[in-house]
Amino acid sequence: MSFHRTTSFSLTLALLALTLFSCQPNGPKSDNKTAQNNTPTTAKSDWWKEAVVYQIYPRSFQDSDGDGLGDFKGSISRLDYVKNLGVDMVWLNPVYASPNKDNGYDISDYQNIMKEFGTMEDFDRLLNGFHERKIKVFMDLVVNHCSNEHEWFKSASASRESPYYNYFHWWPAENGKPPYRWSIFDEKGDAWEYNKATNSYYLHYFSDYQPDLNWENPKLREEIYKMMRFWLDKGIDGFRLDAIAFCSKDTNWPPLPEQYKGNWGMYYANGPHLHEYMQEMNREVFSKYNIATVAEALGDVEGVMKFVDPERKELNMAYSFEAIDFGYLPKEYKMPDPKGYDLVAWKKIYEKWTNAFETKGWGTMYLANHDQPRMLTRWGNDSPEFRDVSSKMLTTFVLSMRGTPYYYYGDEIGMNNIKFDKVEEYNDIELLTNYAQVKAKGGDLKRFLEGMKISSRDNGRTPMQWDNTLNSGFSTGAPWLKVNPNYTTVNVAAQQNDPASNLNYFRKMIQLRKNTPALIHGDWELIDAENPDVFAYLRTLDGKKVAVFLNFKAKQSTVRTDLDLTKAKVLLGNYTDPSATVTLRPYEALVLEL
Ligand code: TEU
Repeated sequence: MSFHRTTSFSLTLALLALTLFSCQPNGPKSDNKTAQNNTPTTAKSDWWKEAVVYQIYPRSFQDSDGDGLGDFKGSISRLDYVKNLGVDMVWLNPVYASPNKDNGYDISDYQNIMKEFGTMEDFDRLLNGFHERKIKVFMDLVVNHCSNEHEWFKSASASRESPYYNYFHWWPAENGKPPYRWSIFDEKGDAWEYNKATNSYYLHYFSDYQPDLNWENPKLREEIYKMMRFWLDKGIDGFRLDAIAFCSKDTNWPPLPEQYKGNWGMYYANGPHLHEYMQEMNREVFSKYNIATVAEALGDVEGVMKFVDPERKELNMAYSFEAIDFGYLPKEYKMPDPKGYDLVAWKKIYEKWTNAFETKGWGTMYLANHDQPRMLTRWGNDSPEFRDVSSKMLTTFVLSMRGTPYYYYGDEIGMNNIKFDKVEEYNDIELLTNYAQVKAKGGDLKRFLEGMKISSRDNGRTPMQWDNTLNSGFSTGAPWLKVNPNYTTVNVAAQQNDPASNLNYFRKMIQLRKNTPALIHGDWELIDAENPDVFAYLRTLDGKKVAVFLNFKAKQSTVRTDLDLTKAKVLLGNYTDPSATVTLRPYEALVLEL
C-alpha cells in the first residue's frame, strides 16, 4: 500500500515537473516528444503514411494588413477553411527572417520570424490554431545555404579570422581561380563569388545571396541541430528539408565526371558524407521526437531509397523530380514539348517509383508545389470546357496513389497558370536569372517567355482566390504578385456550397482515401500500361480491390482490361452520373470497388 502511495506521489511530482518543463510562456505545448520508433518497419501505423499534406505558401495565402503580402494573421483567419478540407498536415513554406531574394529560401535568422509575416507570437497562435484543429505542421527548413545577410556570413565575409569563416566554403584567391562549380541561380552560371575583404571566393549553388553552409564543419552541424530542436520543442511536427541533397560536398573540388555534364545537379546531390549527416541528424534530433521528415531529394530510385530506408535511420519520406520534370525539351529552359507529353513513358516513371517503395521505405505523391506551375495547366487542361473535369481527375490521381499525397493550396479550386506576357510581371529569381542568360546569349526571348507561361514557378505562386471581391479577397492592397484575373469565377466562395464543385470533390476524395485502406496501403499495379490515353491502376489490400481509371485526354478513351466490372461499385467519379465502365468521357476519373 505505502509502496503504491509513494509511487503515485512520485508520479504526480514527475508529471508536475514535466508539465512545468514543457509549458512555454509564448509557445504551444509540445506534444511531439514521444520517442520515435526506430525499429525497421513498414508498420501501417506510421501516421505520416496515412496523412494528407496541404501545402501553404503563406506569402500568397491570406493578407491581413493590406500590404499585399500574405501573413500569419491572414492564415489564422483561414484555419477553419483548412480544417474543413479534411487534411491532416500542413507544410508551411519558409517563415524565418529573410531578405526574400528567393522568397524565404534565403534565411538571415533561423530562430526569428520574417517581419512581413508577423511575430513569433503570431506564429505560435497559428501553430496552436492548427493543433487545436488536429492538424500537424511541417516547417520548411533551408540548411544547405543561408542568406548573405545572416550574421554568420556577415562575420565570415569580413575576415578570415572570423569564428564563422569555416561555416562556409571558401577558395583562397592566392590559389588562383577556383575549380569550376555550376550555380542554378547565378547569371554567369558560376557558383564561386569573389569576396574582397577575405580575398577568397565563397560557394553558392543557388544565387550569390545564398552562400552554401559548410556541413563538413561539425560546429556548424551542431548549430543546425540545436536550431532544429528549438522548433521541435515549440511543438512543430516535422521538417521538409529543402535542397538537403546538396549539403555534403567533395571539398577537393574534383573536375566534374563526364557522365554528369549537363546534369550537374545530380552530381552535386550525392556528396560523399550526405547520408552520414542524415544519420547523425536523426540520432541527434529526429529520433527524440514523434515527427515526420521529408527530404527534397534529387536522384534516382537507389539514391532516394537511402534517405527513407527505415533500417538506415535517416528520414521518413523524400520527394523526387523525375515525373514532375518530364515532358520538357532538352537544352532549353523548361520549354514544354509542343507535341505534349508521352503518357505511356510518364506512367512507367510512376511505376518505377511506386514499386521501389513497395516493401521498404515510403513514397510521396505530388503534381505541384511552389517550384512548379499549376497542375491543371501542366498536366490537365485549363480550357473553359475541360478545366473542371480535368482538375478533378488530377485530384483523383494525387489522392489515389500509394505514397503520402502533397497537395498544393489553390489546386482544390482548380487554380491555373496566370501566363504572364511580360518579364516585368514576374518576381521569381529563377526566371529572372534565366531570362538574363537568354538575353546575354542573344537567345529567343519571345520563345523563352512562351515556355514560361507553362512552366514558370510564379504560375504556382499567385494569390489564393477566395472570392470575387477586390484582389480575390486575398488583400486590400496591391498584391505582391498579380491575382489571376479568372478569380471572379474561380474562387472558394463560388465553390464552397456547390456539391459538384472542385472544392467539394477534393474533400470527398480525401474522405474516400481515409475510408479506403487499399488506397493508402494497398498494392499498386498498372492496368493497360501501354494505353496512350488512360492512366489506370489497381489497388489491392487483403483481397479488397479498387480500380482507378483516369482519362488524361480531351476525347473518349477506353481501358483495355479483363477485370470484371459487372459487380463493380462506383466509389467516386468526376462526372455527375458515373457508372462502372471502361469507356471514359474526356478527362473522366472513376474509382471503382471491384
Ligand atoms: O529547390 C531546390 C531545387 O533544386 C530547385 O532548383 C528546383 O529544382 C527548382 O526550383 C525548379 O525550378 C529548393 C526550393 O524548393 C526552391 O524554392 C528554392 O528556390 C531553392 O531550394 C533554393 O533554396
